[in-house]
Amino acid sequence: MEGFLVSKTLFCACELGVFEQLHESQRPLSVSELAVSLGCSEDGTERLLNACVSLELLNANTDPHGTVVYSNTEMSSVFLTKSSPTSLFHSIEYSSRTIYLCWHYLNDAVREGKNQYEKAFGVNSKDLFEALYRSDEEMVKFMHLMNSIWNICGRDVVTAFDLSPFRCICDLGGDFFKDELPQADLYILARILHDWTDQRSVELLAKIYHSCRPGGGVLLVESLLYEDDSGPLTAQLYSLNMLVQTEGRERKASDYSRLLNAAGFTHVHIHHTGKIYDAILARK
Ligand code: ASE
Repeated sequence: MEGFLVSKTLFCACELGVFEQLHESQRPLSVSELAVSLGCSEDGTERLLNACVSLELLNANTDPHGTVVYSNTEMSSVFLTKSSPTSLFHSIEYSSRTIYLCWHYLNDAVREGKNQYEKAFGVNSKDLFEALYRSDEEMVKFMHLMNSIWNICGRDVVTAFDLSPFRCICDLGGDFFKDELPQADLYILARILHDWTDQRSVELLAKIYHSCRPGGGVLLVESLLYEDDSGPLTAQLYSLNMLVQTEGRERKASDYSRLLNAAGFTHVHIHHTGKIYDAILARK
């Protein structure tokens, strides 16, 4: 019921720079020191910091003068500071600035069965990526989002299969429905098909099949639903997010097999990582 209060507390602390300030100061800071450096009220800062302590995002200790001082927990240092190699800062920022606003219209998305850019941002959503990239700033934020998750999930998906037979690898991005595709042995489609309908997905896969060298393949990286629709919860929630934000959905392994086969690919292998993103390899 109140999960969003927790999310907003995290968003707020990240965006105001609480974890960054504590990281840079290299010593624990008091409420008044943090309030000054963040340019925030002392009262608001104190409430925010104390909620973060209970969420185990911050440590609170009393210094020799009897002043309460705050420092990052191990988890905050690892995931919430911008400079950490495993930083999720950009994913959190995108959740706060974009996803949270779209989810305000989840009821409408479920009723209408379509994304909610028009209501949330006043942009026409006829061309999905014109809506996603509605300003240069928004495009950069989306790119950061797309990159930042691989800080924690990248290793599992690129080591799911032996990719050493593939000499030339194309990580698909750009305007791939319009542009000519480069020739490659392996095409990686990471969180691409979940943006699109079955029909558009098969269209794209067939175009890839055409450019793919014989013996080559395609590696899909997506958050897979179980075959009986019972979970995982993260994939189910992401599928709702695809409803409010895109033209696609999260799918089961059997759905991806069907789309791959329809485009000509065979030998579909599924690898469940047990984390957010799974891997599917198919061959031409
Ligand atoms: C897309 C991926 C995402 C398009 C829009 C998106 C993500 C968020 N918005 O290809 C990343 C996955 N996270 C969620 C909450 O779905």
